[in-house]
Amino acid sequence: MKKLNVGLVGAGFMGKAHVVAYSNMPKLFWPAPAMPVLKTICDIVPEIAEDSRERFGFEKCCTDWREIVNDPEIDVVSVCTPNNAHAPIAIAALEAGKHVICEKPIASTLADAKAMADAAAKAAEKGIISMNAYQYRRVPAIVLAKKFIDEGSLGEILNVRCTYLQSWSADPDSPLSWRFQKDIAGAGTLGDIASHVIDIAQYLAGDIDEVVSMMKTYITERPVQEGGVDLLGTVKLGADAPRKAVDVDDEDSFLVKFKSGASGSIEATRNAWGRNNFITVELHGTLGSVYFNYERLNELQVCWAKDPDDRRGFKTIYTGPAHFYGDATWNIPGMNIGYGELKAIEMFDFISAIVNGQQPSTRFEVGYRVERVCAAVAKSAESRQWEKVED
Ligand code: 4PW
Repeated sequence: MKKLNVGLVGAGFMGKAHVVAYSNMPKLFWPAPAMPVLKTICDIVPEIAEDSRERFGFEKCCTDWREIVNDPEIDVVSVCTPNNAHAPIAIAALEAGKHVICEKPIASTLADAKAMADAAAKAAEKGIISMNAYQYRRVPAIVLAKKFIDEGSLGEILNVRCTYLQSWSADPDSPLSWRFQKDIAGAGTLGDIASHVIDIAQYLAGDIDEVVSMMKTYITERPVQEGGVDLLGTVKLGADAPRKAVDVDDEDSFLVKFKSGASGSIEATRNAWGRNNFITVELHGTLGSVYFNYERLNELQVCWAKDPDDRRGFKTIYTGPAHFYGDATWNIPGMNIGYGELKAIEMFDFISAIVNGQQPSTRFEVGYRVERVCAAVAKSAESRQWEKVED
């Protein structure tokens, strides 16, 4: 079986998710499209680099990503760093002929996002694959919703209503990680999580054409965190810790018009107590509706207009072997998959794309379009008017 040597940059939370995906993909999908070999892991903190090498089973570690990009043995690069490092690493890797899977949002600036999409388009001519890690569109229930749309079962799509609500930054003592700093992250909630539901909305209903938005920052300063490790709110710092200003958004609400003529709304915040990874997608068509909530990710609710009046209502489909990726996961609906399996599914699609020489549905161009929607949302929050998404 073909082997692909992996170099991974950024050994934090997302680095761990990629390692779990590389390791579990062939265990779930067998025969695998190719066998990932964990070659080199890079983190700028030497102790973290060495610790992750041992923990995750990489052959080598380093503290400078250029070692990975310049290593002729490396075939595939995972970019799991904070957002402002995506562009230099991904572009250099593509130019060196490596296939790249990069975490989302694609970049911390629109200019970087464009440069990455351009580099990916150029590399694609030589068969090099790029992929943005918008994994939630690969949840089997979301793919099932897409199937119902594509086959026309839901009729004309009228409205798409999405939320992405979390609570991990609702506590003012939750530290100022890089995710709250504009120069590193580019944006707050907008790039971090609204981008996921923008991606799902466009996957299901086509390109968003115009937006009108409101953006808010609730917690304007946070305790300074020692070191750059992203703690995602799991550690709180005391009231006496020195604080610094937050210069990104905590909440975004916006109305959207799709090119298809459909309309919709998107809301995202990391300050919603009681909501954890609350990604909801509700879509109304002329022949029916679907509803999805990631906190119950193995379920899709469907309502068919054609059902008789006295029994029309949402019914729950439990995804499993009859659905997308179901033959690779578990044998009975209700046994359920979670975040780990989802990242393995994403990795299967990435490695398959490499082996088949076909760009995946979340190639860099698609990540760049999500970024252009984000830019229109930010512009509209300033102008207080409808803004067009750049084509
Ligand atoms: O991409 C998102 C992150 O930045 C994730 O899917 C969840 O929210 C986990 O971390 C943040």
